[in-house]
Amino acid sequence: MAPEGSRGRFITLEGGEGAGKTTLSRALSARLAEEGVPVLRTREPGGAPGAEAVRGLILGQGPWDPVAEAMLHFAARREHVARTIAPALEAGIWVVCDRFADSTLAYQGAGQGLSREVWERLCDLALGSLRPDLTLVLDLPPERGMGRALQRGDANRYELQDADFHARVRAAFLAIAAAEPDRCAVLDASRPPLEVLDAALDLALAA
Ligand code: T5A
Repeated sequence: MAPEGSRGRFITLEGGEGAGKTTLSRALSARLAEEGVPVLRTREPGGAPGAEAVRGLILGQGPWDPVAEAMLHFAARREHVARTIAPALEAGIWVVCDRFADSTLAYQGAGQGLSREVWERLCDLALGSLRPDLTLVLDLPPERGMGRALQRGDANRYELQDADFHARVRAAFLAIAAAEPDRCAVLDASRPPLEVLDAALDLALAA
């Protein structure tokens, strides 16, 4: 359990389409709550009323210019942080967030050609010093993830990108994890959901 009066832990889940982030965020939040941890589950793009409205713009329209698209993601993210994430963390509530800024680096950066320099500037502007305490990267061959995602039958415009795009996104997430091993852990998302959950819970509860 989180010590009384301490800041909450900020945990982000990242990975490609259909890797199991939503499934894990639900199960991990429930298991943390069973452990007595106060927890808020949220997602991006979205997680606050204004950010959900921007989600509609991002997913419902486009294609956007890559910098404009990144700015939309960061506008939604800024609103999400200001209205939802930061107040929760300050109140000692842990936050489990389905995608965060690494998704912009992977999708708009590796996928669409946004430079890392612009991404870093947007991070500084929108997030200040806020960064996740722990990022779990769910890794899965894109064709398997797409197979899972497309079973739902409601593909968004990112899911409709070609195989090379999804390969670049996967490689970008693995590179992010390799560059920041203190923050990130890679989970093999091809394992059964309960095994992925157990590994995630161990990491979340580790000091
Ligand atoms: N995006 C987002 C950007 O381009 N830039 C950004 O900065 C941000 C924040 C969001 C889109 O926006 C893009 C990326 C995304 O394309 P979304 O609809 O929220 O769109 O899409 P995703 O976040 O990709 O969510 P998905 O639902 O597609 O994938 P999940 O959440 O990873 O997968 P999940 O949990 O829904 O599982 C999919 C299916 O697989 C099964 C589930 O039961 C489900 O049927 N499953 C498993 N099956 C076998 N083994 C497991 N371990 C399984 N885990 C789940």
